[in-house]
Amino acid sequence: MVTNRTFTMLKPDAIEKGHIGAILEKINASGFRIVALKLTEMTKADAETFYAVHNERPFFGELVEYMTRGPIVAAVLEKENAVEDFRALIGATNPADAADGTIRKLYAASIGENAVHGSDSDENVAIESAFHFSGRELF
Ligand code: DAT
Ligand code: MG
Repeated sequence: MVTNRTFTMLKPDAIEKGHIGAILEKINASGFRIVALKLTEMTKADAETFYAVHNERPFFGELVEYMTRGPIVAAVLEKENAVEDFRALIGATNPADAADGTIRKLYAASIGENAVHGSDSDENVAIESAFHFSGRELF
């Protein structure tokens, strides 16, 4: 089902570096409405479940370590064509390949610590949003 929503996390490196405000400002300025927002954290089990699709990859252990080393900001965003437009706004997985002006180009250190998550399909928006938010937390 297409909902015109996407799910994002500002990852631990972005929070550590004090980039929450700048990234949310850029998200708003790019036409996304914030419909859910929280500072939270992922347990190891949460991160293993959230990234289960990658559990055979060599970087899986590092990914789980990274995503659980500190708080994250979870948010649901609304805009026409939200999934695709947000993936464009964050840029390529590897910041070295990300276009100028994208969030990863501006704020990410490396492919492993790339500042921000964006859902890759409407199906995953539903799964990932429900992972972090109850119905009454969506506005
Ligand atoms: P994206 O976050 O752009 O959707 P992905 O779903 O392929 O990318 O991977 C999920 C996360 O896993 C990614 O944000 C960072 C990490 N990752 C992916 N490929 C990696 C690699 N080659 N080395 C280290 N970490 C990697
Ligand atoms: Mg992905």
